[in-house]
Amino acid sequence: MFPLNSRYKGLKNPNFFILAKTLHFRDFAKQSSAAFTIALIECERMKVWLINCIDEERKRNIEKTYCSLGTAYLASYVRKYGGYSDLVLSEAGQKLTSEQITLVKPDIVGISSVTQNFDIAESVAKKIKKEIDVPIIVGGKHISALPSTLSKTFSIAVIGEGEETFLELLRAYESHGLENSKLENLNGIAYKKDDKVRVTPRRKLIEPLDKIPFPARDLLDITKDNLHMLTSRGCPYHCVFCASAAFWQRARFNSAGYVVSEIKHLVETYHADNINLLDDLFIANKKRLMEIAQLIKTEGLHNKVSFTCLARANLVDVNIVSVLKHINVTTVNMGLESGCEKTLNFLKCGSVKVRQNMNAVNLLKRYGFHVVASFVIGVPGETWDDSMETLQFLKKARLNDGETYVLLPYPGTQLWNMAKQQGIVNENMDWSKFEIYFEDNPLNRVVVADKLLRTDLLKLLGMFNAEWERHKRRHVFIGRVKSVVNLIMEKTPFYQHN
Ligand code: B12
Ligand code: SF4
Repeated sequence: MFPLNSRYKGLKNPNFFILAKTLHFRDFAKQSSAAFTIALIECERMKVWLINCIDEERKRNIEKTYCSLGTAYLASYVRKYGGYSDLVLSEAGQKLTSEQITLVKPDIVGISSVTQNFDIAESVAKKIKKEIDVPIIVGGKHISALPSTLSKTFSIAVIGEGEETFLELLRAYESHGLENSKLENLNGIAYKKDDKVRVTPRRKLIEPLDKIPFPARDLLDITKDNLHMLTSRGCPYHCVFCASAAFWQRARFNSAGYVVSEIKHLVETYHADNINLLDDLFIANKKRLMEIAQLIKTEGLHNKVSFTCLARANLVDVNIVSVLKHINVTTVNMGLESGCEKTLNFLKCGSVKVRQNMNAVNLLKRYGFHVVASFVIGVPGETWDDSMETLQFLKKARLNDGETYVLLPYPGTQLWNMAKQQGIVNENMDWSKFEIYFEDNPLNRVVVADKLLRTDLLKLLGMFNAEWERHKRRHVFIGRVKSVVNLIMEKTPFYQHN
């Protein structure tokens, strides 16, 4: 998946040296004629390379399902408000080569990383530094939660929401460089001074959210099969394990008009027939949901595109469900987390009950949705019997699909603070221990369970996975029966209308 810009797709091309020559034309021109150089500098601003760091060696790479929109938002913002148009967006991990770095030859690099990839992000930055001497800025959920861990590998860290801070950094770099004396006046960053990390005050969140243009999907390798959107930032709830709620501080929403224009854009530009609304909690704002539904109907988009979205069991009622049905949402995902009241209470701070989880699944199924859910095991205080209650819940719930994970204490969360106090995690640890799938690294993976052994967790995962398989098989069977019935109904005149 490297790099993603169409301009740089030639990297996989055997003729890429010819392409490289063209790309380095600016350097050639600089040497050949001073006048030409000035003309080029005037029309061409610095080249910005934004990298979403991924683990290219992971067996099951969930990161490749949907590319990161975080860097695409940064790109669209600096393009609109700063006029920076020489932007390269790519993914990179362990397989990044020197050749690729010298081919892109950026003036400044930005790297985005989640916790489990942070060590890879450091090595990507080191590789780039070896080839070219340019500032490397890091941002994202991980470094924002632990700014004091900023290492020498990175020049600066952007803490929290990045668009405005990144724009200011680009402007500063272009006009006077990134010396420390200038950095202390810039909000929302961490940098090194006298070998100590300085963190400047947090920047105000961007308001209204509509100020941020649609993510620069034109710079990503996007097809109609992996289209996704975000229509909000943050969540009104504060679950103990959630890094997102901690990061965004509070919930902000794009207006219904903005959301529907973006849907329309995806339908017109990418011929979208299904869009995955990956917001933490798409249904969080009921008033906005009604407005979106109204606009989707007015625009006739419900006849062109279907949606997948995330919901929360305590918010799922007949009203919400019928609105989702009307706008052609076909799949609803929910983080149900646990079928054990005590465990659920701990994870979600008492905001939802097991009974509400089951009611939500039943209601959604009654309306014909494809219902997908996730659960966690390995929660502090959770016993074998508690996990069995969750397994029983899963057996009873008419879910179409889903997964069970072993709980992780992400930095910035309440769970992180608890795990840190117990010495399970610390700021300087090996971040690959945050492997998503426990079964891929059962000996070293971080675990916060205190009443279950690693071997118990493996056994439990096996039992959960078997149950998920049963659910999937049952739904495939039901799907087949339904299509046969439909076929018979279509072919039998008795069932035909009029
Ligand atoms: C969409 C999404 C996914 C998608 C797509 C992932 C992808 N390729 O981006 C899918 C479904 C595949 C996914 C999977 C997973 N996800 Co996810 N995901 C999200 C979600 C909902 C949105 C991400 C996003 O695009 N945000 C919007 C942009 C604007 O925010 P951003 O990326 O943080 O970028 C902003 C700033 O951080 C900053 N910034 C970021 N990078 C940089 C770089 C520079 C240079 C600068 C200047 C600024 C900057 O500026 C940006 C603009 O403001 C977030 C929660 C959330 N709402 O953010 C969780 C989240 C990122 N996911 C999370 C997790 C745990 C996972 C999974 C492990 C879940 C699982 N159990 O399988 C996997 C692992 C994925 C992986 N990368 O390895 C955690 C990460 C925690 C952490 N500390 O690392 C989050 C925060 C969810 C949570 N509730 O805790 N995820
Ligand atoms: S409801 Fe979801 S997004 Fe909101 S705090 Fe809980 S886990 Fe995070």
